[in-house]
Amino acid sequence: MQHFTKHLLMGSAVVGLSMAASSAAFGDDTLQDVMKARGLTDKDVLAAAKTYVPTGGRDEFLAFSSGGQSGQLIVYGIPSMRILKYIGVFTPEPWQGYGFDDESKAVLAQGRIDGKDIKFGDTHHPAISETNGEYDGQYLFINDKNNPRLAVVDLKDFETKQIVVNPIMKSEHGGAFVSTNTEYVIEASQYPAPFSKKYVPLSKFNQKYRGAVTYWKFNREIGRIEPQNSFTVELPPYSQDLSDFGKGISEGWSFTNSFCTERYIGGIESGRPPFEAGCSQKDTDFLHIINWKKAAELIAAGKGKEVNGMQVLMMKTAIKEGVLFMLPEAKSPHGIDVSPDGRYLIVSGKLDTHASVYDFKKIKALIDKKDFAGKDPYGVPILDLKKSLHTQVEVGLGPLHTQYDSKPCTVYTSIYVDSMVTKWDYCKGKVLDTLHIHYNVGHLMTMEGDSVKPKGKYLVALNKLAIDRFNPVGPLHPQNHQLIDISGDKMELLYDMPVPLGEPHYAVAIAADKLKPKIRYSTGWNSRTDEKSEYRTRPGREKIVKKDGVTHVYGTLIRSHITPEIIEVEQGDTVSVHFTNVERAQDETHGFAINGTNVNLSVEPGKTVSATFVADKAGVFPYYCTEFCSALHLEMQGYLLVRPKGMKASSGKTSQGTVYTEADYSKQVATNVQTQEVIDSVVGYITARNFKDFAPVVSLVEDATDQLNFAADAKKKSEDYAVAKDWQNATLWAQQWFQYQVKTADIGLRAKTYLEEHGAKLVETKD
Ligand code: RUQ
Ligand code: CUA
Repeated sequence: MQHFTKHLLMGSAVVGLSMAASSAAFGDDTLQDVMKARGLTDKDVLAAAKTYVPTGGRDEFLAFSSGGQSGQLIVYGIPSMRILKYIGVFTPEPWQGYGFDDESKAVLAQGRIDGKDIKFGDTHHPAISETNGEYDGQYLFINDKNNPRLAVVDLKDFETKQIVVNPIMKSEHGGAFVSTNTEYVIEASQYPAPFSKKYVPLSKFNQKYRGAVTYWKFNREIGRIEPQNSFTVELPPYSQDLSDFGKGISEGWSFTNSFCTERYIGGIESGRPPFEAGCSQKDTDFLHIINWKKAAELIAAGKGKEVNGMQVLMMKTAIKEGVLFMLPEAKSPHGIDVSPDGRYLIVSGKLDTHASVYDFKKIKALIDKKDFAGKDPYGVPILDLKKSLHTQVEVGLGPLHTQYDSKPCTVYTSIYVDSMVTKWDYCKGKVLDTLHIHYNVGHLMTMEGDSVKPKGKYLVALNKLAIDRFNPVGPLHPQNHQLIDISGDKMELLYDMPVPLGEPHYAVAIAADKLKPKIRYSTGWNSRTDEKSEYRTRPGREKIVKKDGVTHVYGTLIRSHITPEIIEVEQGDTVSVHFTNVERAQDETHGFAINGTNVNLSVEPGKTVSATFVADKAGVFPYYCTEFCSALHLEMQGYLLVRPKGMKASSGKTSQGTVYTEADYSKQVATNVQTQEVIDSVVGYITARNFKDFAPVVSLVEDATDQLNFAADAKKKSEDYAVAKDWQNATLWAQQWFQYQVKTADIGLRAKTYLEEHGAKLVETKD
């Protein structure tokens, strides 16, 4: 072991030295030399300093970006823009075993549409759960535009827990946005369609096609959406777009944009003008204003109608009960963003140069007085545009989305056609600054910008085109997220970040210290249902049992072995493997993959996951751990043997390898005794200090204790074999005992280093 420890210590010293040597020339450079050599300006260096996070450092905010057509989420830090994670949501993500283990397959199966597996998701708008209008860091929701679905991600482990399918929509866009205490998550349809699954000709568009907005009820206690307590409000066949919930003075209301209120139905192939012309004939479209609190009460009072299992408040009732109103808005509007205090609604028309600021106080007064300017073709009352406006500001050509700053009255609007961001004051109605963006900016994101307390500091522009910003990688370019410093009066561009995973429509950012993800699961955990797995297994209890025609393998994973190491079944058997990672250390994930079977598991510490498959081919299928988890990771292996049908299991002896003698045994024991001395000294170092004050060290110590217990177990076995003079098995078990010691020492040294680096103090001993 001395030799092992020395090796370990030398290893790091050698690495350090060689790095220093190879970079000596560069290391002698001054900042000026580097700036000159790389052609950097003072401004570049300042931007670099503002975004650089030194090794081991942390970002101040975490952004959750839609992964666009990948159906996933991208998590990155701000200001460093370092990607930290992809989260599989609507599509499989092999590294995380998402869509490969039975538990996560069950989540993806919730997203089937009419029994069909949907293999992508057009993810658009993530939303973080809120408490009293502030981001609370507990849950995240994201929608799928193409297949109207909504997913729930738990931020305790950054895993997708649930997918719900909207039973009456055929597409959607205006989701996910949450109410101030996350009672509901909103989802608005995009392209009108019949609620039924039946064929309805386009000639019946006005009568039979409909828009809708669904309020999905979220149960925070269980962290799941409750479809049975959710409801929908029926809307005219306009193309509803983005939505937002009211707050403060507009609490209880929600707002949904629309375009193509012309109800144009296309037909370019038969000589009719295309959608783009037909859908932009009128100068205004409609903002839908919905009293969702009242709608929820009406549903509770039985005023809804069940359509495909969903409670729907039909338009007629909504109009009669004063739930639904329309407000004209500039041509082809896109974003609707409610101010942090809930008083102002900012809407921009894509085909206009103005952003309109509506005053909810005025809107509410008009509604209360029933002061309407008219009715739409379905009888929905229309409010007067002028009487509802606070101000209109010329912000640039093609304004899309608006985000709020921590500074009062300050907002940023993305200007798509002009490729810029306009900073303006929505109280006074004047432009403050503009900044050019590369290129065609879509959404914007300020820190906690959708909450009642935006944090300011940074703005990210989510650009639709990257054109010439990065090294070319073929005709499909990455997207570009540009980080902008908004702390001063002038916006300053800091960083370009290529995003190579679908078009990320929107992103949300939260103060990193609000997130409290766990570092491991409690042992035997089914992370998708959030409960102890019925298949959890403890070390020493591994077994293979056949039940109801299925061969169940109850196994464990720990550095560096998979138990069992041999699984033998008969061709045609259904096999269900269940593995529990019994590690307690941080970041000791094991993988489990079997050749040719599509079995690919990611088993994080504490997790239990399963994979069920039919062993349809006879043969030999090696399996192994796919994560480089320890020095003997490559030995973390085993065999699945599938006997041809009807063949008897062979009982022949396997090859023995080296033949050991008593001398071999004694030599191994001598090494182990020395190793134990080293371990004892490390343990002495740790326990003499206030290690309990350091949570990471406490978990390392727990883990080391586990390993030592395994070592004791192996030691006992080797000694028993030695008594029986079975030197073969005695030596092999002495070697296994040593393996556990090595792991203990490895963990112990990690703990010791941590204590040294964090200034642990000696504690007084009582005696
Ligand atoms: S969208 S670029 Cu949110 Cu789908 Cu506006
Ligand atoms: Cu476990 Cu490699």
